[in-house]
Amino acid sequence: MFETLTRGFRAAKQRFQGLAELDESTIDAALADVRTSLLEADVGFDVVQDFCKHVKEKAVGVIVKIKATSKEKVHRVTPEDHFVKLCHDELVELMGPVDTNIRFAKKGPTGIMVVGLQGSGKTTTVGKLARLLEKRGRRPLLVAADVYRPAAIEQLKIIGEQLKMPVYAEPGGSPPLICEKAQRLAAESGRDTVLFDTAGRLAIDEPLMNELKEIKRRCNPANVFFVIDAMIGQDAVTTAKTFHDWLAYDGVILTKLDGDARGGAALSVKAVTGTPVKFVGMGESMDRLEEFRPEG
Ligand SMILES: Nc1nc2c(ncn2[C@@H]2O[C@H](COP(=O)(O)OP(=O)(O)O)[C@@H](O)[C@H]2O)c(=O)[nH]1
Ligand SMILES: [Mg+2]
Repeated sequence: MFETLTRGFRAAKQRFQGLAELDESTIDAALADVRTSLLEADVGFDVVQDFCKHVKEKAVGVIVKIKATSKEKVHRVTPEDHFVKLCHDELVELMGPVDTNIRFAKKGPTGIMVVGLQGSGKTTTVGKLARLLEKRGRRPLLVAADVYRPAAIEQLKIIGEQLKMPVYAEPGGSPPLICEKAQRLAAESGRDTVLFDTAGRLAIDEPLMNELKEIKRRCNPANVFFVIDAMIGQDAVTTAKTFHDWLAYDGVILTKLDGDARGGAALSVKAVTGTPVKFVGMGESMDRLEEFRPEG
């Protein structure tokens, strides 16, 4: 998923060719390559600045250490390998630890609340998660908590039919009450997992955020997942942060990575919110959800 980055790092690496050891001006030039490729991959600007600052500090630390050690004793690693390793370690630190767990409630049905902007892929992702969980032996109930657009309820019902899973909907009802009721019904009807498909807006909107908070307060779902469209690019940082400030979600699902999205949003969201990317959406159909693997 990070092809742009790999290409950029290779260009940076070339700069060290023929050098015996790291030197500061070459490090600066190589970091300029790295900076460009991170920005091209849609990693947020501040995250890129921090990344380059950390690598530079470590690289300069290495120069100092080499100078302090007697030449004969230095265990020789080529400077390009050294630089690439520093970048790689910093990336791992940014992305890690990888955590694709779904939490299960100790008592009663496990709630999974899915939030995000309109069009980010929430409804589709609810279906995908339901299918994945069914494969893991769970019995999901889908809940239409987006009551503002009749088409949204219809869309979830179609997904429910396709997956042969029940959908709870109550057109015109109040979403927090609908969710609470659905959770009770799930417990009564032997459904052990409840997926809440919430409403989204095109931009962050306070009344909606309050409604989502109220759903979270009433149902206390074991998981709140924030869905974000990878194509959103540099806007990922602000959107992810604002949703996190409101809802303190536990995990991120990055959708539409099958398009020409560049994946850098995953790095930014993790760096800015400290929340792991759990899954990635790789297509429109119900089986196109994968656990997030930064190397893959
Ligand atoms: N290519 C692709 N399209 C997706 C993916 N996830 C969702 N979509 C599409 O994005 C559009 C919006 O999805 P939807 O689930 O309705 O978004 P919502 O408004 O957040 O509920 C739909 O046309 C989906 O088919 C994905 O991983 N890849
Ligand atoms: Mg929807």
